[in-house]
Amino acid sequence: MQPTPEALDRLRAIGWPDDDASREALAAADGATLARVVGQHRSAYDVATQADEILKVQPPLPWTRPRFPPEQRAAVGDWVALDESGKNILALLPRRSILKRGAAGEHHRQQLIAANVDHVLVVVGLDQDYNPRRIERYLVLIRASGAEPVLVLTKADECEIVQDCIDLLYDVEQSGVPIHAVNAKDRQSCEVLHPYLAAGHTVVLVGSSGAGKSTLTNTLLGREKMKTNTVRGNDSRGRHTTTSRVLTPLPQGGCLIDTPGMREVKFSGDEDIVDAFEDIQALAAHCRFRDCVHGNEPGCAVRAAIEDDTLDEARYRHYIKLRDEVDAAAVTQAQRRAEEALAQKAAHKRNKDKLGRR
Ligand SMILES: Nc1nc2c(ncn2[C@@H]2O[C@H](COP(=O)(O)OP(=O)(O)O)[C@@H](O)[C@H]2O)c(=O)[nH]1
Ligand SMILES: [Mg+2]
Ligand SMILES: [Zn+2]
Repeated sequence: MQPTPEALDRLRAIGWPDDDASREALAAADGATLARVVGQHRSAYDVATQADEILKVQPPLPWTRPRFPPEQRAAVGDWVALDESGKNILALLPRRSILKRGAAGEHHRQQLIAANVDHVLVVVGLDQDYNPRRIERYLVLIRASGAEPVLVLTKADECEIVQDCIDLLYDVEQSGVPIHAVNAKDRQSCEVLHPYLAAGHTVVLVGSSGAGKSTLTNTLLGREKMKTNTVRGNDSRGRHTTTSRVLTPLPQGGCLIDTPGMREVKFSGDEDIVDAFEDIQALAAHCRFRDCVHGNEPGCAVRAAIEDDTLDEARYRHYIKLRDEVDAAAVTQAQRRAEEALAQKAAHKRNKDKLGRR
């Protein structure tokens, strides 16, 4: 059954991209009510079926099992099919992108940050928050998401060395990441971000607490929806005012997901580090050994580039550090997935046995 044009308009207002893949997903949902996850609670979800209608719904039972793979649960930005009562999620629709990270604290978990986003806006304050190495970490996470990274430097109105800060991000700019310096409190200044916010597009804001994500959300929205915080004078760090991820349709036509500050940018294990270090990847193609890890191997083109000063040694060391972190996360990730697969199998078997006894 094809949705009516009115139904499509309602979906578009909450970010339905209306491309081939989405149309296929819509056809497969076969008349079920489509909704978008706009918020998440301990055991329930807030979903929107149109811009001004938010329902509280329950997840399918298997999602509530502790060993259920987190990446198969819905995240903010996901599209879900609802049952006839409109109170329960039936299924998760295929995603076109998913941003995730290694969960803080626990070692083996992944945390989904946002789904079906086109651009991830890394929001960094031009104050003590500014840190090129941390920006690189964000980019590694984002390269694995299927969405495009954009760097938004806030507090440009209070910074006297804006251009120097941008110049220091030469490698980032070279890798094709757009960089915008803005005053997040000023509407006009934030207009440079409108191209990412057209109808059918969704962006998510990530960054430290106090960077200006909620300020940016409010400015783009044109009203105070998100609470913002005053920064403590000495360390420019805000308290966590934004406590959960929230999707908001914008007057520009697109949707924006505000998130709480990230204290730690931890890898999930699914990243591919070379994507964020194209210069090193290009050099590695000339190493003598195809599996060269650029340590002490003879004929290593990466080490040779450091020797003749065409590659910055600090950048190389950072690359090795991040690579080792991703590798370690990938190992624990593989273990966790194996355990989850076993747990799923056991759950299936228990269900089958129960049915068999009836
Ligand atoms: N001057 C100035 N202040 C900003 C800017 N962006 C954010 N702020 C201030 O920084 C503080 C933290 O902002 P907030 O949006 O709560 O940060 P969040 O934790 O990333 O959501 C607030 O006091 C904002 O007013 C900016 O571009 N310029
Ligand atoms: Mg906030
Ligand atoms: Zn090498």
